[in-house]
Amino acid sequence: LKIYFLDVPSEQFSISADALIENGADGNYILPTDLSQQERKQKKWKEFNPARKHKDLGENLKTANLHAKKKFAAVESIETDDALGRDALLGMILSDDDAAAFRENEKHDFNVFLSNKIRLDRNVPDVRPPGCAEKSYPGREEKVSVIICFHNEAASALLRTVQSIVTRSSAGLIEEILLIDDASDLEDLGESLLARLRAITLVARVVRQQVRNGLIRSRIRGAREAIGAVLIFLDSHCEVNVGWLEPLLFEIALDRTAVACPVIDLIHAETLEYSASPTVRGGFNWGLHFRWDSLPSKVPSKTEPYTTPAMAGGLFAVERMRFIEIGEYDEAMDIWGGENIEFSLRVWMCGGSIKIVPCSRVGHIFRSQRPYGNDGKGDTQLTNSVRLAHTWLDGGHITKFFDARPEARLIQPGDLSQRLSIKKRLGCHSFQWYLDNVYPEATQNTTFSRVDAGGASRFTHKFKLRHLASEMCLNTNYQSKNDRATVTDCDSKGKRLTLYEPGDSSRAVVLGKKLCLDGGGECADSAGGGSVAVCAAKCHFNGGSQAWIYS
Ligand code: UD2
Ligand code: MN
Repeated sequence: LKIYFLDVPSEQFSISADALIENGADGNYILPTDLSQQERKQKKWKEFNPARKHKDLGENLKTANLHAKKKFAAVESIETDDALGRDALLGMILSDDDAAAFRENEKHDFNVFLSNKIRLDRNVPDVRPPGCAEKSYPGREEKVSVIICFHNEAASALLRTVQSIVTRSSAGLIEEILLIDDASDLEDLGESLLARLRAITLVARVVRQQVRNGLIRSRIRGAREAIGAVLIFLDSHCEVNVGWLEPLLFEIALDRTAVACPVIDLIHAETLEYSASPTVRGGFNWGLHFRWDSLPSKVPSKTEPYTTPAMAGGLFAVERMRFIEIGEYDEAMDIWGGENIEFSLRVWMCGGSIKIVPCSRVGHIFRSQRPYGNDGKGDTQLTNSVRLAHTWLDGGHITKFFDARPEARLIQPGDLSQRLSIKKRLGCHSFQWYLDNVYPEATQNTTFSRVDAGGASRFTHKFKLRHLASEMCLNTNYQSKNDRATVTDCDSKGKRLTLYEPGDSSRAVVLGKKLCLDGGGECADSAGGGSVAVCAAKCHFNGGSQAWIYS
């Protein structure tokens, strides 16, 4: 056993986290505990000057987390075969509470420690564009079934999702809230969840699935259980905002073939701060990865719904009978991924439309990676995409997908007869029609080919990327996503790049700060003159426009 002296102050974690709960405790997070229920209700969160405290809170937590992470990493790096010895060391360095809290955060990939401390019914800032509050949405009597699938979600995040719906939906519009448990095995999602749910509302119920079905079949299950006229799907870590419901229902009342999506606002994974998302629309690249595209021109009105070629997947409203009519989802799709593009193409190609409704806002915790495993099913985003490509990328367009992801050629899609019969029954348009009428920008996508891994299973390698013609090197100092990539003097200081090669998946070039080099990102079209700009984008390690060849 080696003994290491770790130069990390162990108090930092507990001090800052606890202190801020006591001191920071204000409207947007936790109201002071000495206020009566009535007083709490009367206090508006703005009176607590949340802007400043908000920031302090975030900063403190970032530091706290960082320290905990460092400590944990240091312990992890200690070489010993003796697991008990290592745990003992861990116990000495982190207090029991810290260690438990930290493990909890690691398990969920967001700050569960903070989530557990924050009131379920906290306020969120009303980030709707001006004008939304004055709008009226007459004549919708349809009742809604909200469907939330979850697999090992942090209980506080799940309950906060439910609480936000109860707090911020107009009375009488919610028929039921269906929580579809996708074979979770965390203790606080068991019996105790039911009691906590009942304390919030009587319209919620949990449907247990003993076998892991993945989010796609779980949603089908939810839709079949539902009785409301309209279905609204949400992820299990959301918070709906003021007035979120009516604008969605209104779009569907105008046109029952429309699928209405709220704007997906950002809930910071570390600070749980709620902030508005920019006005964007959804699309995809030829690897069939969803991406956000900028709006082609200035939108005429900040409050009017606008069409989107694709949706992110998680949050949308659809008339229940329409959802059934157009074939629910592809039941053969597993775990996660691909269903969002499949649904988007099917809705558009088969006579409907998808709209983003700026007056309807729902926050979502964006995590840097998915915290759960996939039961050894491999890259389900890829296998699901193969099914959708064979079904919907007709007229030879499937070759674009194969060019982007050569490994997809080798994957058998399985039985597609049912999906193809839906396409026939509904008399759907061709993919060419979709490209011409809905997503002309898709053809401007670029993807990068990749070489096979050739034996090496996983390695990281520090290097510089030199551009042959200019003799300059790729700059690695990017601050945020969508920064356009540039070249700089090869001698200049700066981090080296990392090549990341996870198993047989493709290689990503990591720029640091969780940013990867992306040839299909938001800045792709900004180069002009037929060439493609490369930008920094959030790493997804799924190949596609983030796959590169190292030679
Ligand atoms: C996005 C979508 C997500 C889904 C996915 C593609 C948003 C905000 N989110 O990814 O809804 O369309 O793209 O498939 O647009 N879950 C299960 N069983 C599983 C795996 C997940 O029930 O086997 C649940 C999970 O607990 C969560 C939901 O499905 O509530 C979506 O999963 P996610 O949050 O990991 O997906 P996300 O947001 O990365
Ligand atoms: Mn999610």
